[in-house]
Amino acid sequence: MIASLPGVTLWPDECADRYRAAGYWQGYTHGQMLRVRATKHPDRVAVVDATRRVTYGELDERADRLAAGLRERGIAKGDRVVVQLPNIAEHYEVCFALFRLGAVPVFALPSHRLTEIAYFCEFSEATAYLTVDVEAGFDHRALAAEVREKLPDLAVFIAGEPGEFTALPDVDAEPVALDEPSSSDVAFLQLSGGSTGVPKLIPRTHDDYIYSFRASNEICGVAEDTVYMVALPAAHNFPMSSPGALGVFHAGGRVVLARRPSPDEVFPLIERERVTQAPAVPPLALLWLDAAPESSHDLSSLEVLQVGGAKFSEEAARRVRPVLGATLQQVFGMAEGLVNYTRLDDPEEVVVTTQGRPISPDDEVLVVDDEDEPVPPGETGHLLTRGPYTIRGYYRAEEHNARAFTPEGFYRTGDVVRFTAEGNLVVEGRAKDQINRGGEKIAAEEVENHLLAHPAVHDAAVVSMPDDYLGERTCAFVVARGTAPKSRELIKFIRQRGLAGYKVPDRVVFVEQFPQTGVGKTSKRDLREAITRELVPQLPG
Ligand code: OOB
Repeated sequence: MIASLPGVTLWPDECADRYRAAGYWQGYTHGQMLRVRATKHPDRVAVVDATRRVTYGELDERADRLAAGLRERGIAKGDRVVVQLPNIAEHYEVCFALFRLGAVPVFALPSHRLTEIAYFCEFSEATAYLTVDVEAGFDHRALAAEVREKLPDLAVFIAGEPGEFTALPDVDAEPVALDEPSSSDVAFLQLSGGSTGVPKLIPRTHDDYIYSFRASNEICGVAEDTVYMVALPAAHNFPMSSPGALGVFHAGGRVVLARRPSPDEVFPLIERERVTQAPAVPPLALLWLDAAPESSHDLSSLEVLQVGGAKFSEEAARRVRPVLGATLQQVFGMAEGLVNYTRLDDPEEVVVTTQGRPISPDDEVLVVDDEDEPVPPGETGHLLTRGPYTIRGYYRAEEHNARAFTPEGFYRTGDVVRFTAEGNLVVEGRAKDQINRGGEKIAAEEVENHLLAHPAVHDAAVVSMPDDYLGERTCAFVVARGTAPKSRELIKFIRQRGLAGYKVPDRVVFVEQFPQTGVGKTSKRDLREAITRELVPQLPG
């Protein structure tokens, strides 16, 4: 299929035709989806945040006016716009404005800093950066000023006090007829968790993405009366589409935004808004599970807790129903596409011990050995997948794509899984060089490159170490050049390079040399074992 955006590989025509014929791709865009909802129920509340309640009619109108305003300021169809907003209603207004304009948002997370934001702007050749004034004590205008030093033509829009930049509310014009995008166009670029030196961007089309959340709605029971709480970063794929805020808008339900995910903010919101569903990463689910018994808030409206992004332990999974009175739904998904869910009517054993099964009858899922040969049924292997909402290539990454996809177009997920006899997936591990820190993904190589930039670092190897709360944390093994610097100094150095906080190593260990594999590569397995042995208290005798 010919992509509207250069640097993007989409599905071959015969697949695209098949997905349309099967009714997966229905030929409407996100902008059109909102219009339908707003026409039907203009006065129904679509989004609630800390300060506003926005109806479907208002969201629809604001998207039109913002799109017209952005166009007046030179943002055109096909332009990339880096969007970094916290959980405020403006996030969705901006999304729909850009979708209607046919401009392509690049979704950054609020925790990203100069290194990441400058990279997204440069790599995507963005015309604009849209962010907030201050979030979690960090001034994004200062960051924007630094980015603009490198990229003087970048337009900057700020939700809140704009400082030297343009205030988002001032971007407002009478709606105009727009040359709206086609449903087969790339709607946005999502971030990959990544396992290489630089983050990869994931192109998702209107057709494929809308299919993923429309089908998720059925599996998750999302309907007009759903009240969905987003306490995870709104731009992440999980709260965006699994079933996500977009799924909820599609159904005409209500999205409630929590600015912070802590129980003291989330529990009163559940009570006040009668929240029925919420997505959480495992550490967040644990936090809520621990706080709920002590809480005086009425959480009885909560029907479904979706947990995904990292492996949820069976012990914790078993606590969800007794403690929260809600049905647990495990979600094993990826921004590249494939999403698996346990079903709401699955037996409890399936729900607590597996990560469910794919959304679509046309999700092709293979479990293979190191030579790409299928393993016998029930055995563990690498998960490969292709289907109606799984990408065929990263944005502008030809070389990497040749490794990340098979010649037949299967995406190599890097996950190590097995199928149960009933056809559910169990995630057993990971082959990709990534740390999954409570759902936040860290590419080891990216952090290693930052460490190597320090003059006293000869070599660096970043690995995961087990952690009761986050599942994994990062440990950086370092071979020093000459006298080893203090760990503290290295950590400070990394921070000063302007890197998202979650990527900063939790621990630095200096070693004389790295253990090697048979072929002389650094053995990360040995390093992981070494740090795990050190963390697990040895039993006497
Ligand atoms: C979600 O998306 P990403 O792109 O941040 O991360 C994807 C990776 C998967 O390849 C897998 O390694 C891991 O995160 N993962 C899980 C998991 N869910 C995701 N590992 C074990 N158990 C799970 N339940 O994380 C994401 C996207 C959409 C929905 C939910 C999660």
